[in-house]
Amino acid sequence: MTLWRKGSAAGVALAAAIALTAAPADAAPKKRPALPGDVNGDGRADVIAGAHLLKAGGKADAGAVVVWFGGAKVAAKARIATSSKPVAKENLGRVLATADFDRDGYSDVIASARKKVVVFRGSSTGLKFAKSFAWPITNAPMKAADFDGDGYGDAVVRGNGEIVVFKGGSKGLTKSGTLKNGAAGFGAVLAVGDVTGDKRPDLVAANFRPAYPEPAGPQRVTVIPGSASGLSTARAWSFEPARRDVFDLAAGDLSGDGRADIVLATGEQVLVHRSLGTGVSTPQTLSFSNFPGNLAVGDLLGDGRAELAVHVAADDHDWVEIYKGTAGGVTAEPTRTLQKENYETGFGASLHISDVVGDKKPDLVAGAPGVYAVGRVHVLPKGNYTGLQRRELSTTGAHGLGFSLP
Ligand SMILES: [Ca+2]
Ligand SMILES: [Ca+2]
Ligand SMILES: [Ca+2]
Ligand SMILES: [Ca+2]
Repeated sequence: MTLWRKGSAAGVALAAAIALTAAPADAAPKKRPALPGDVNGDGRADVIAGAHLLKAGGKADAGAVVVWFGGAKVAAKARIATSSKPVAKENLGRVLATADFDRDGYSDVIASARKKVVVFRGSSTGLKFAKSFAWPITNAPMKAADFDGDGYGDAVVRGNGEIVVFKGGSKGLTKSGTLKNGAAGFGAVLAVGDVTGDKRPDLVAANFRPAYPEPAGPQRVTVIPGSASGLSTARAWSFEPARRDVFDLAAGDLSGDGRADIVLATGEQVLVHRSLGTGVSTPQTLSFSNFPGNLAVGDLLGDGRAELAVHVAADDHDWVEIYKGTAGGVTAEPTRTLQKENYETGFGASLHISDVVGDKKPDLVAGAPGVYAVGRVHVLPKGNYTGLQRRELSTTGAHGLGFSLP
């Protein structure tokens, strides 16, 4: 038994020999999964935008998903992916999520449509239609991340009174389970971040999203931790926020302690709850005289603490406020306000933070759908106007570009 004594050279050699024989003979090296949003697999996130009002295959408002490849100069060419058989008024692309579902080195996209969910595969030339699933709801909220840590991106999509979990694999996404908490609107607003701090992404889900004429409803925010066996409500925990009119959620590590903090956008306030691992702090409250519409979180300043970007909408003017992450949450006042846009552009109606430029520093991507159907997407390097790039579709007419980003 001395063979196994700690520090025994013979023991170490035997253990090494066992490890060698235990390795599966046919273990082919797996491809490294693509960075989320890197459709063409070149190491830079691409600009992925929904265009749910685009005419496709002669069908009005069929919708599409548009990709501009990222780089120091974002590609001029818009690569447009439609359903295999476009359907009029299907509005494909109103909601999007991206991850490398089949782990082939190209990030894939899942997109909502009317009573349908459509999956596209990434490739060196753009997105290709892969498959679609009939769906009980339209414009289904969805998110993607590798929740079980097997290297294949997974996805969650709100269904009818439940959240449906799709597991990634060599053949792409397959339905693997459902999450319920008794609320009909469970999953009405979704976010992803490592709230628990174990280096795995967790799912954050609200019970209700306000829609005219209901200003508020039964609210609860639930954190469903990612784990090697996937997402399960068995390990979930939740809290009741101070406000019931939660329009958007975001999760990211604002405080720099390794746990993603949870941010809620409501009618007049943004609530910042620091993650405590299995619960959250009392919220820091940011008040607005206009409507804080939607959120994004990412480390734009590169100091290890994520920043919070808040889209604010007034009657005919929109802007984006950036709040710097601090040990206690975020700064009380915005550290930067992006408001050079003209009136009625809808600037910030969708927000996304990823490294599009390719310098390993996250950039802010902002949709500007406009009110005259001149939709654009703006890429603001590290959240600055310096180096701003704008992309739009060359087609005329209402195309809905700028309302949705992953
Ligand atoms: Ca790319
Ligand atoms: Ca892929
Ligand atoms: Ca996975
Ligand atoms: Ca934190």
